[in-house]
Amino acid sequence: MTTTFPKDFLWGAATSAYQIEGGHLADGKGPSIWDAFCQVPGKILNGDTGNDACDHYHKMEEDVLMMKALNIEAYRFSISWSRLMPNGTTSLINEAGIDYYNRLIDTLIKHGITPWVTLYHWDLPLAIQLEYDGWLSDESIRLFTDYADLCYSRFGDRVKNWITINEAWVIAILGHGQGVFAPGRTSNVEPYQVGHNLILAHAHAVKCYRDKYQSEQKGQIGITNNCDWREPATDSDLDKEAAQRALEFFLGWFADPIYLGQYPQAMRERLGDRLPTFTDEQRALVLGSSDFFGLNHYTTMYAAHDAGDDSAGDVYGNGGLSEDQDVKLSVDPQWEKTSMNWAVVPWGCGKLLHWIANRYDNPEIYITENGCSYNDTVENGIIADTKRIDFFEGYLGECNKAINNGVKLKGYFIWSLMDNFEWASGYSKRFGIHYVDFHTLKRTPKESAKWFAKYIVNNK
Ligand code: PNW
Repeated sequence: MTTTFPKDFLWGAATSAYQIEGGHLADGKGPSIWDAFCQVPGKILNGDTGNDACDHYHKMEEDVLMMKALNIEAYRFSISWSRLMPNGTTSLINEAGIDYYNRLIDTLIKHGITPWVTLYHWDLPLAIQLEYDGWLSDESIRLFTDYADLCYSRFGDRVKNWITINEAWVIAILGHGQGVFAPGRTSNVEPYQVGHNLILAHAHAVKCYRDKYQSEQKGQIGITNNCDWREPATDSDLDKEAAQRALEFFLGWFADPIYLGQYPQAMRERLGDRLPTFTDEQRALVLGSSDFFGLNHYTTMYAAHDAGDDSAGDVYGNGGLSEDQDVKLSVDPQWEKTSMNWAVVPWGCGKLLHWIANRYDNPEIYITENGCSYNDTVENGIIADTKRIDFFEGYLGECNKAINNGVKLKGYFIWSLMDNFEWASGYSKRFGIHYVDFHTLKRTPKESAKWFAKYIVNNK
C-alpha cells in the first residue's frame, strides 16, 4: 500500500475572519453578530472577544510569509461581510475593506499560494440580525446573494475557489438551537428554519456565480459542511439504524438536498411541520448546487438507539437536538481526547469518507478543516506538540487509505494555521500549528508546523 498522495492533491491550511483578524472597528468595518455576542456576559469563557484576536488584519504580510515557510499550496480564509458592507446591504460599500482583501489575495498569489475563500463563516452583519432577524428571515437569502455577488465581482478575477457557507449545522444548532454561539437563540423549531434559509442562500449565491461569472472566471464553488462519524454502539439493527439516523440529521440535513434533492427520510418522518419543504423550483435550484463536497471533520462518537434521551453530546452538545433523533451518543473511555474533549479516532474519518462516497455518488471531496486542540506550552522556544503530530499522521493515513480505495479526496486543509479565537471557548483552546502568544501576538511554529511542511514536500 502506498503512503504517498496523488500529485495533484492540494495541501492547505485554514482560518476564519472573526477568529484571527481583529481590527473589529478598523477602517469602517461594521459590527457582526459575533462582536455583539461577545459582549453578552457569560457567553464567552473569560469574557474574551475577537476585538483584536491575532491582529491578522495588521499582520497579514507576515502571516503570508509564515504560510510560505509551511509549503502550503492553498490558504482557506473567510471574508468578513460587515467589513465590506458595514450594514450588510449594498447601500453602503466599504472600499477600505475591499482593499484589505485585495491586498491579502494579491500577497498570497505573489507567493504562489492559491486563495480558497469562504464567504460566510458565522459573522453576520449585526444590522441584518437587528433589522431582519438574520437567518430566520428569508430576506437573508437575497442579502447573502447580494454580498456574494459583490465578492465575485471584486475578487473573482483572482479567486477561483469559493465556499459559500461554513458549517450550516453549527449556525442552525449551536446558534439557534442550543444558543451557545451567536446569535444565542434556543429553540427546537428555529434551527430547521435557519437551515432551510442557509441552503437556499447557498443555492442562490451559486446560481449568481454560475449565471454571471463562472464561465468567464473559470472557478469552482461549493459549500462546506461539518460532520463527525457516528459508529453503531453495538451490532444490533437498532443501533445501526440510530447511527445512520444521526448521520442523516448531521450531514444529510444539508448534503441530501444538494446531492439527492430532498431532506433525509429520517428528518422528514420525525420533524413533521418543523421541517420546511422545498417548492419544486427551490428543489431544482438546490439540486447540484455544489461543484465539490467540502467537509470539516473533527471526531467520532458511538450512537445507540435511545427513545426519549435528550442529554447526548459533549462540550458543545454536538449531538444536535438529540431528542429529535432518539440517539444516545457516547465515547470509548480508552480513546485519546483533545483539550476540547473530542476523541481522536482516525478510522472514523475513513468511514465517513466512504459513507459520503457511497451516499452521494463519489463526489470530489475537499477536507476543508481537520485538526485538534491541545494545551500547548513553550519551553525554551519550542512547542513540542507531539500529540498533534500523531493526530495528523493518523487522520492523513486514513485519508490516504480512502483515496487508494477509490474515494475522490482532492485536498486537505489543516485547522488551523495559527492559534485563534475559539468561539465560546475564547483563547483557551489552541488549534494552531503556529503558537500565538496572546499578549505579544508573536507567532512561533510548533513542531507540528515543521512536521507538516516536510510532510507536504515528501508527498509531492
Ligand atoms: C469548526 N461541534 O467549528 C469551525 O469551522 C471553526 O471555526 C472552529 O474553530 C473549529 O471547527 C474547531 O472548533 C465547530 O460542536 C464547532 O460539533 C463546533 C462543532 C463543530 C465544529
